[in-house]
Amino acid sequence: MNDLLSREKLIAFETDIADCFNAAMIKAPVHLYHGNELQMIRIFKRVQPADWVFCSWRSHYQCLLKGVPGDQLKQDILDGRSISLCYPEYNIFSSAIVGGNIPIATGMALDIKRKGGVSHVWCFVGDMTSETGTFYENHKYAVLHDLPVTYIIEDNGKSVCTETLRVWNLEKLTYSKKGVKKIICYKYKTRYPHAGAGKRIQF
Ligand SMILES: Cc1ncc(C[n+]2csc(CCOP(=O)(O)OP(=O)(O)O)c2C)c(N)n1
Ligand SMILES: [Mg+2]
Repeated sequence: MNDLLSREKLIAFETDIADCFNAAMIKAPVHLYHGNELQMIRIFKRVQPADWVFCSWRSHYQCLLKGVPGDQLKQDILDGRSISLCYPEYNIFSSAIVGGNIPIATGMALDIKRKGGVSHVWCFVGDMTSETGTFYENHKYAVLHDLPVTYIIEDNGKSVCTETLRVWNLEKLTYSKKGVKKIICYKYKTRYPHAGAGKRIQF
């Protein structure tokens, strides 16, 4: 991980992006985090430079922690690429398609295992994404083949404005139970809406 990054620095980067968005400087959606910085830093203490990271539409914290320079990241977000940030040179890729990153992450882990590699795959998904069929199949395959992958479920309780547990009539997320292999699940309460930074922007 990028050792120079603290909770305060992550929040400062994100607040700057929120301000840019609210000042109509970004002509594309942004999806912000807030509230999960310590969990993210804890996870990235385990992520090695040669590891692979697969994310969703919300991936600026992962990019910073994987080593992507803040200036480059900010410019790409200003250029409208926030939902699909990909940096092959840092082994980090994002997909704006719900579940789109999961089979790619699992396939990468399969490739590493077949070639006898030592790197690990980290796949970030939202709480609703973790309840999809593709997540079930990929997790099952990864556990039964003991692939070098960890799926991180980032539980903000919502899919856009819809409550995930209510949709499925669940008391707890399916993969939040203790002892499920190859899963890290953490909760956070964001201060931002699903997309944007709170101000309606029109061009
Ligand atoms: C295949 C597909 N369907 C719908 C969408 C629209 N969409 C974007 S984010 C999102 C919510 C997903 O919720 P969750 O997995 O909990 O992620 P969060 O945004 O809360 O981190 C939806 C439905 C999409 N991007 N891709
Ligand atoms: Mg969610």
